[in-house]
Amino acid sequence: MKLNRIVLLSAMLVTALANTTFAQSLRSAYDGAFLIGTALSTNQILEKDPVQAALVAKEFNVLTAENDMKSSLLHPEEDVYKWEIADALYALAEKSKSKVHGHTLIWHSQLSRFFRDKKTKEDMIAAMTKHINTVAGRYAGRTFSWDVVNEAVEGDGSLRKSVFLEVLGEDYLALAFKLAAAADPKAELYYNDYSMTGVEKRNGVIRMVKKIQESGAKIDGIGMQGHWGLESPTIEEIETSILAYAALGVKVSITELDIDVLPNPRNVSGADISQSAQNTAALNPYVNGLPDEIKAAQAKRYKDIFALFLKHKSVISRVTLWGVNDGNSWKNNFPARGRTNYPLLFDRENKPKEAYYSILELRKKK
Ligand code: 9MR
Repeated sequence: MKLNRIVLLSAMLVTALANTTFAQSLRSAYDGAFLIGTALSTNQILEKDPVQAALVAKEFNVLTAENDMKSSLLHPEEDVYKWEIADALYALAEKSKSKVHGHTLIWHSQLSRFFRDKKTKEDMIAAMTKHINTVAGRYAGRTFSWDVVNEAVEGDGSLRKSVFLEVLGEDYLALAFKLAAAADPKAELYYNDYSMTGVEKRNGVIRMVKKIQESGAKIDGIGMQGHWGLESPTIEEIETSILAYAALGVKVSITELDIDVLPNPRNVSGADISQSAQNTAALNPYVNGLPDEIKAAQAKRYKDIFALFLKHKSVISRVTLWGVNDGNSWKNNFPARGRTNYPLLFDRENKPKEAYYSILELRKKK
């Protein structure tokens, strides 16, 4: 009898201890520093998997639709809007006291076909106005921030030759920000792009943002996507860019963070999805699990990066991971399809990885 009681009491103690360990979460640990976000697939927005749904609510306080708010999905035809999944995202965020970061209003990729038929300035302005008014207007007051323009600058710093640039010239950039500010005056408005540590690209982005500011349009922040590797870019390169963007008087967010651990074919960097490579055994070495030394290297990399973000927390408003667990990541299919990658903080069973604990550790009260 007595022994049973002892067994029961120790079992209760173990449970209580486990709960205390896991009561800690990224969102609570980083409270007071910056928001911690994730990107959600359609199934995750619809809470198809209860384990993942609980994990998202516990760990993250800002949610982004990985695909469902891109124009081709949300506004596929001139007069057709598909609100179901976006509405569900806002409801989910409100349920878990999280914010929504909208991704994205004006982007050349995953773009509704009708934009491509606009050949005159009037028609393109009308299409942009209707799209931004309707989408940003629908969620006005409920959107914490928007990627107003996504990926408008090339690696050499020139403006990307999108249909928007072709028809309207560079004025389309300021126009997009003015329309977004009018549709939702409360939302923070961002420019978002990948490979943001490259020197030529950075100079191009800075030139572009200055012009947007000079036009009188409101631009609140710059998003550095953060599709990075174990070694590249260096901490110094990331820091130089954070400081250079912040010097424009805007906030900086790390918007799509993941740390690729696989060999990099042809040194593909960033997220230009036109760059693809063949999947070969040499490029896909960890199908049966990640070796301990790579787990440790990734944990150290995440720790170094987050230590840098904390150093600059006065200018960093949000850090969003591009996916919940390793199994969900787009990195399993880029730049080569069908590989087994491990870029995120939770493993394929939704268990926190070493990398997760390494960044939690940074916020432990000493
Ligand atoms: O993660 C997204 C993936 O599921 C889509 O197939 C892909 C299509 O372009 O877009 C991915 O997300 C991109 C984001 O919207 C913008 N920056 C680059 C991201 C990775 O390609």
